[in-house]
Amino acid sequence: MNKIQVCFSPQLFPLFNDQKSIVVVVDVLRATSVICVCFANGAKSIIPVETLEEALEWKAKGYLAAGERNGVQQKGFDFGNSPFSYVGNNIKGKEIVLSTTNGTQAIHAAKKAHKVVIGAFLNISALAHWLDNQGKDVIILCAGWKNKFNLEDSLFAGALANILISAGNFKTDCDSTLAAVLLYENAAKDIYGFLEQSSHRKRLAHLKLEKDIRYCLNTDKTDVIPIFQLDRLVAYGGE
Ligand code: 3SL
Repeated sequence: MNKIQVCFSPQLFPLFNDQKSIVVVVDVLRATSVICVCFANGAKSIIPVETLEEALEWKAKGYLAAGERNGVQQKGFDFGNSPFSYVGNNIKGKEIVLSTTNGTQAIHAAKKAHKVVIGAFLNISALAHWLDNQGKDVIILCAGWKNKFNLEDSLFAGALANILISAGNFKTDCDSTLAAVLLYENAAKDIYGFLEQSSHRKRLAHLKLEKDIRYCLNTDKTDVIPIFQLDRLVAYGGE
C-alpha cells in the first residue's frame, strides 16, 4: 500500500519531501492547466523558470516565451498564461519557456524530488492511472497563491487523492489529504460554483478571464503527463 499526502503550500514542501515520493505539482488556475494544453497541442518541451528576466534571456536565444504575473501577460512575452493562447497557434515541436506567479515557482520548489509530474483537472484520469501503476508514494503539491492556501488547487488535490484511495492501492495518514478529500466531496457537483467566493476566481473574473476558469475546470481533455527532466518538462513517453 502506498502513501498519499497533500501539501497546501510550496513553503511547507520541505516538511513533506522525502526524496522518494512522486510529487504532483498543481496550479489549476492556470499554470499547470496551460502546461497540459501546450503538450496536448504538440509542444516539445516547457522550461519553467522562476524569474521573468531569466525567461527573457531564453527568448533572446530564440525560444518562445510566456510570462505572467498577477494574472497579466508581461511586456516582451509571446504569451501570457491563458490556455486559449495555445490553441490555434502553431506550437507543434516548439520549446516554450514559462514563468508564472506561482505555478513555475512550485515546480522549482519540488524539482529535486524523486520525480515531478504536472497535474490538472485536464489530465486527472490519465495521471491517476499512471500514478496507480508506479508503486511509489505520492505528494500532491498545491502551488497556492504566493505561498498561501488556495481553494482550487486543494480541490484538485482532493479529487486526485479520492481516485487513488478509492482504487485501493493508496492510503493516507495525513490530515491535509483528509481535508482536501472532504472539500472535494462538498464541491464535486459544481466546482465552478463552489469557487465563486475564492480569491483567484475573483481575481481572474476581474481580468475578464471567466472563460479560462471554466476551461481549466474541465476534466480529461488530454492523456498527457508532463514530467520534469533536468531543467524542463516533457510529455511522458512510456516509462
Ligand atoms: O500563479 C500562477 O502561476 C498562475 O497560474 C496565475 S494566473 O492564473 O495566470 O493568474
